[in-house]
Amino acid sequence: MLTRSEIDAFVENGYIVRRGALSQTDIRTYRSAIDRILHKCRVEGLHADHLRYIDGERDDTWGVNNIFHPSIREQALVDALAHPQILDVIEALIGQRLKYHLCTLLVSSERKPYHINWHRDSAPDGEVPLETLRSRLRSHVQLNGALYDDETLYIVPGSHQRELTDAERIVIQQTPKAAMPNQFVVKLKAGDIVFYNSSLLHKGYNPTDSKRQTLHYAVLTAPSEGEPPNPESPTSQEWLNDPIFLGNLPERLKPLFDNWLKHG
Ligand SMILES: O=C(O)CCC(=O)C(=O)O
Repeated sequence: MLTRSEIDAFVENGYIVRRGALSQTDIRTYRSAIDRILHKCRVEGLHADHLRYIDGERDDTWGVNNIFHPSIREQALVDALAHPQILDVIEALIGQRLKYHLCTLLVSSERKPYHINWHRDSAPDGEVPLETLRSRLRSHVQLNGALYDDETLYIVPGSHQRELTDAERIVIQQTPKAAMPNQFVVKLKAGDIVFYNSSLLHKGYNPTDSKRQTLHYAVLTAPSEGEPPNPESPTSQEWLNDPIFLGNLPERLKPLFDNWLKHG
């Protein structure tokens, strides 16, 4: 499914782009599903606690979290995680023992400009010990799957496997939206998918307010077979434990959610 050089590039640079991964039919199906979700969120006022808000004020949104919540769930977007152009790539990058992590949408805001700070997902200030970064080279995959042309994701290639430079630290601390040395804009056409390491320094910026509907999913490696289930897990996202949801999962996704339910 992936060439050795694609896997090496994911480890070395922290990302790979797969061009034309989604067909025109996929794009149409996912766009319609997202239109229905956005109508529920923006017009009917559903799911308000799960939206990503500009400046924290609940008047404009740039993303929808927890899209498998029953109030907005669209089976096509559940099935999308099992799309061979997504799941086969994830397996090639990090192996077959997988755990669901998140399924989210990134969308263009309606009124306010979208520009978020440089960060690593696990550390908004970017400060993560080298040993931790190195342990995460093949521990997870995050993806942005574009349904419209999307030039919103800015990254610093290679930054996932090293600590911040002094220049990067100054940007994050003093001007966290400003240009970063060696920044790179990930330019996606509709149907392209970028698979990346979420420890990369990255930010989102949509200077032209261009229309955006992008799948933003992430999967982790699961703990090993012998690892005992977490007795506490999981209390959040209780809807993922719903037999109807679990019964309708594509077969290939069942172990990912089973591992989420076992280990949180
Ligand atoms: O807009 C984007 O593509 C980046 C989103 C992002 O950085 C995040 O969800 O943490």
